Amino acid sequence: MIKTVATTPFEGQRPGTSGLRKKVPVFQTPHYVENFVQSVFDSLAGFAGKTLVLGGDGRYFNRETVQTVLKMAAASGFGRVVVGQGGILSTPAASHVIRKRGAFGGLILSASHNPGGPDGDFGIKYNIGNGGPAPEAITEAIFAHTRSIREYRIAEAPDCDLDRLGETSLAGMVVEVIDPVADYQALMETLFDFTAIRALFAGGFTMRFDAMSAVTGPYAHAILEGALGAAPGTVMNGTPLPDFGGHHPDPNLVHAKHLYDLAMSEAAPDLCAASDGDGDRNLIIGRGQFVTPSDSVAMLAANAHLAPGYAAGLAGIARSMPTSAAADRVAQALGIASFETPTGWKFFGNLLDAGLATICGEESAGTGSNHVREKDGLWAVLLWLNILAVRKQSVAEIVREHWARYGRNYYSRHDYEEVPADGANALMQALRDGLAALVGRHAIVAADDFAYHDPVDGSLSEHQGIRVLFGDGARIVYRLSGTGTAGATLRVYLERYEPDPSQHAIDTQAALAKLIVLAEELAGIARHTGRSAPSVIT
Ligand code: VG1
Ligand code: CO
Repeated sequence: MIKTVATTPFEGQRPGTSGLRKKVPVFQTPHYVENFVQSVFDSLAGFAGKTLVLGGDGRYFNRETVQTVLKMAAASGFGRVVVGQGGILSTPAASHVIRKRGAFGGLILSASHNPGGPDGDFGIKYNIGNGGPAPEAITEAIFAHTRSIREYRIAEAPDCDLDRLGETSLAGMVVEVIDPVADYQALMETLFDFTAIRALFAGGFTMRFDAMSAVTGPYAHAILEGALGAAPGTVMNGTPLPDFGGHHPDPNLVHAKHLYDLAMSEAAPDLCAASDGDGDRNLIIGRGQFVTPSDSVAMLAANAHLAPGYAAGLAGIARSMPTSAAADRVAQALGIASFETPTGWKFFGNLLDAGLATICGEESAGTGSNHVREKDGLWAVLLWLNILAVRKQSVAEIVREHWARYGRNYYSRHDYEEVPADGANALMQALRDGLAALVGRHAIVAADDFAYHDPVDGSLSEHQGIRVLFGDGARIVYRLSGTGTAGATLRVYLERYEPDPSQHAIDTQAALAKLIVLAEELAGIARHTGRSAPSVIT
């Protein structure tokens, strides 16, 4: 029944910022998935008879991989696998199911906001029992196993029916197919005032939520149009498609430009929102008012007490290093701790588990709280709705009042996608080598290669991005992406603090113009990458 298959290692199976991501044809290489999954299991101990949660964002190759993982989990001795119907679970929903069921861990199949389809991207991520992404010690152990793997074990059994709810048996292991939405929806109902949000919609509040043909469609239909009574048609692109309709399921101003255009038009609804491939990112645009993700974290934290789940207040606020300091100002005003972590949700897990932080956020459109251990797109949308229902103001009014009180952190990220890796690495190395010489020039007060000492477990994570800090609170940050699947992607993060309310209506790129010029001058971006302009500006 259990087959042991001889194999040889593949190069490059090191998990990045958020799991292993490669092109679909790479994952389709015989033994590629099996090698990685076996390496995950081999780096864990004590899961015999325990529960594994399994699901993905529905992209191309999701179903096939679910079947492979089920057979390998059975062969490795898991007692039960809880899998979302159709192989579907959004990333935050998977995190919740792991926690709710007290599972040993979970495997999430997704490449998030990367395109899908036969030539698109695929990914596998392991989450631990707290529901969050495996910390670096585990991902490095997994990588070490991928380099020495000689065999894997798999049950010889027919495929499971992923569409029928309920329990079946696979080589002695229980396979339990669950409704992917129900548990998640129930959790949201404990956090937010659904009665108040229902009244908001009943009073004529209008909204568009773009699920981008990705995983949040079923969740948004059930919660927004179902439980909350938003008008039919509120949810756009609400059916998950294996290739996301050929689109890039990234809720930013480039790939969701239609939503931005709608929000800025005469026909704008009160709120436009979107989520990404696996449902952990969010985009918020009020009528005539885009909210940068960094600002959104700060504004949600400042107003979270208006939602029942956070009425007792926040323990602390954590943000990734490149995320703007807007959230720090809120933490200061609330008299609570703020934390600055490396990029990627895995670094928030310890802070959340230890009760040090309640709300976490990243500039890349990820916000979440201690309700799960992942960022959560719909959660952010629901918290905004709850705040709007209580404050009875527009998004634009809330944003302007926030800036008037705390000042505005002008913020933008410039991405140079798929540039030659050699050039990108040389750029970073040259910056690193020249750090000390930067201080004193151009009013630079400090420059470093960001390293994080986890305050909970004491672990050290180095080389997490080059920070150039100016005396007035402005910053330039340079980092290489850890989620791409072709070449290298250079991210340049730009930030400037403006306390004066009379200066809060400047166009963002204009407000950052001097820093943009300096970012090129300090790093020689064009020289190293061959690009004279970023490919994506958010
Ligand atoms: C990007 C974002 C990071 C985010 C990560 C995973 O990583 O910058 O903030 O946590 O994607 O998000 P990188 O290494 O490419 O900069 V998702 O929604 O792709 O799981
Ligand atoms: Co995502």
